[in-house]
Amino acid sequence: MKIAIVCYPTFGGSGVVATELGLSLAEHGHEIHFITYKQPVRLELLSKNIHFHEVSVPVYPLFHYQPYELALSSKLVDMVKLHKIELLHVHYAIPHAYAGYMAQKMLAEENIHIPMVTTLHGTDITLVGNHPFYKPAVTFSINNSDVVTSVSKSLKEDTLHLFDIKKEIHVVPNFIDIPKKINPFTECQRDLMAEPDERIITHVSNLRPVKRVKDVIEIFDRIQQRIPAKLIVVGEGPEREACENLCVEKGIEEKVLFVGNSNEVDKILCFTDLFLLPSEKESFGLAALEAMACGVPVISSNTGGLPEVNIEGVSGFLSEVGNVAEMAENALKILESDETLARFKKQAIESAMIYDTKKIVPLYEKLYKDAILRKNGD
Ligand code: GMT
Repeated sequence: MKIAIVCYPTFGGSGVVATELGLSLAEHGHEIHFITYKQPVRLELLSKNIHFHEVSVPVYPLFHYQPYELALSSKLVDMVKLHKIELLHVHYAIPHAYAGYMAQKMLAEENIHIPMVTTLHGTDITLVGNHPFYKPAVTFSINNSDVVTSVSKSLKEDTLHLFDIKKEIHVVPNFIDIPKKINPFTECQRDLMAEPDERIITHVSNLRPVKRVKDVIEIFDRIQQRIPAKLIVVGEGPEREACENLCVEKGIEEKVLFVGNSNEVDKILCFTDLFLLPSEKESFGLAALEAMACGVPVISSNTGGLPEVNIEGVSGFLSEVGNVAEMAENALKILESDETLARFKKQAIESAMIYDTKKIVPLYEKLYKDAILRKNGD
């Protein structure tokens, strides 16, 4: 199949999933066209089946806001015609589903009919999309997609609860290439980060308020009072400065390393003992799944789709949002002995297995084939 993938090219989870999906589909022999404003961060190598088309938005000073959706839908129309693309898969409803719908309408004028699959990722529903200013447009674009998928059961329920949805929503969970994650490095270089007796704890996110990064610091502070430990915070975002200040206030700045955005998350996870994700909302928690696939147990909140990923008492523990005391106690339970830690590490990998790429990507392929058949039969 010839498939166009529209996504955010940045470090966010939806862009990562879209990129990994495209790469996997290309390996299966499909021709993949990424269409977005920048080359996606995880799309390092362009291969035979992978193409990238940049959407440029000319800056016109009269416009207070430059019309990205317009440029995107025009680019979609041009690329579909040029490359004979058979299906659009848009990730994140805003504004991609809306732009995709407009592209479909323009193409239909020329008698080109291609289906659009929309994948809902989380904040496009629970935070941004739900805002009254966007809600009518988001509802409309979901209801007018040919196929709608959500990355967890919980997100499907939230979508049905928050919007007036007439379409079936298929749950296609996020996925991870487990064989690529298990022990890819011969040398973890743990000694660069910590002393041999210190446990290494990691948090990866875009450091937005929804991730509750201050809770990460609070949990770590309680842990380090009981056992030797270091915290690595990966990512950039608005909460970084306040969290760095909090570390200084608590006198733990020497034990916390803010490393910014990184393309080497797997290397960091290789020597990590525990992953913290105390988010306010999390439709799935791809970062937790990535950690688990690398053999890192997870302490998380129990919000959204996290209970579908992090299994209580198996891959880690879950607590109510904000219950940092319980999260710290649970973390210490896992970290208290090498034996317990080794057991949780093994169980984390086993729990991640159900989301292996090989099991999930064929679900998308089946939805694509059916959508194309249906569209041709319309
Ligand atoms: O929350 C983020 O870090 C970014 C955001 C995005 O859209 O890029 O992530 C959402 O989509 C991910 C991939 O499907 C999910 O794993 C995250 O749980 C989800 N984030 C939230 O729901 C807050």
